[in-house]
Amino acid sequence: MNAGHLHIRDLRARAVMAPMRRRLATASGTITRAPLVLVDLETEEGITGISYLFSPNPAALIPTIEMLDNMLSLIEGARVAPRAIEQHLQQRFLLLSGTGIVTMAIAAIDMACWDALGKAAGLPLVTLWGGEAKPIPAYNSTGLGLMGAEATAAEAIELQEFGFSAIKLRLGYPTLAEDLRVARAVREAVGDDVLVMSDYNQCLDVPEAIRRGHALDGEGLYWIEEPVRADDYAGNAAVAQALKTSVQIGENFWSANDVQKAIAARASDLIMPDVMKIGGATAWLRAAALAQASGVPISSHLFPEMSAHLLAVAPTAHYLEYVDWANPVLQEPLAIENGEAIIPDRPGHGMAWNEDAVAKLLL
Ligand code: SMN
Ligand code: MG
Repeated sequence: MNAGHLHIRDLRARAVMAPMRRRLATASGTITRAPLVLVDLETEEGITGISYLFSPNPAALIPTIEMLDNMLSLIEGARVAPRAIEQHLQQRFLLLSGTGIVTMAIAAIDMACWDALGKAAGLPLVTLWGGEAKPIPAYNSTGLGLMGAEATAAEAIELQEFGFSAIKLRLGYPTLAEDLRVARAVREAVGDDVLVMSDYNQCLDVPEAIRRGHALDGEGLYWIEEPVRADDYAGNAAVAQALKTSVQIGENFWSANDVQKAIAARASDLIMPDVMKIGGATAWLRAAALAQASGVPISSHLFPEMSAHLLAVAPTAHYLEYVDWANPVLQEPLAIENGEAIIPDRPGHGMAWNEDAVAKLLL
């Protein structure tokens, strides 16, 4: 099949609530089931590219599906050329401005287009993009929500499943004393050889982030994520400047332009764009180029199946965030061996829906 000759025929979007193995309480909300939108982009030529979106709050699911249904009219019949389609869609939404559901829908179309191109070429995306399908270092982010020292320490041991030697702890308890107690309990449980990332989910103000960060600086955390409001680049920069521990932000970048502004403001030591929120694989790769140009390590946020391919071609690739939240709807979930994501030797991103499971989980 000539990958250059695919044309968009139809788009189907469905919502599911996928069960999670471990509930996750963050400082900004708790998730017990994963609200997902599953997208199938059909081409005239018979190849279907797929993608999924994740909304921590299920209220966005149906509006996102409606947005996708409405966007189809803007791309029906177009050649499956993700860079051109992304530019076209971004341009059509310039007057409204692209964030939120608009950008999520653009991302779904972009990721499904790339999947279709990979399938038509018979190549995994990493190969299509000129990279090597190497194992991708990952951390286990499937748990360690806010649940107190004892339960967190016990779960930290569980999270060493699949050979993981890096895990992410949610912080942002009502007091610094509790943050410290939990961080120490986790370190005690896993020993010195496991990297422990931490995530405040934007819950602190700048002075409090500096106060807590100073206290945590001696605790061996690998990074402190989103200590303050994500879009406050000056505030994040003040925190990053004050702390020894690296500051990580990026899951709330809504474009490569946000990456540019955050890097220019020295908002963080590390970045971790989310392939959905940033607008798709096309935009994530643009962010990876900006990260390389400024020597900033880049990690992924959620969406491990697509992110493994992206990190494999990112020159300053750092860590893949592993979650298993789409596993219930996938035929073959992403494999982790020795704590590394194994890019599947299948065309496209390598995901296929388990339709029997999907039927049972439809919203
Ligand atoms: C997070 C983001 C979205 C949903 C759950 C958890 C968290 C992370 O910020 O980085 O994993
Ligand atoms: Mg986070």
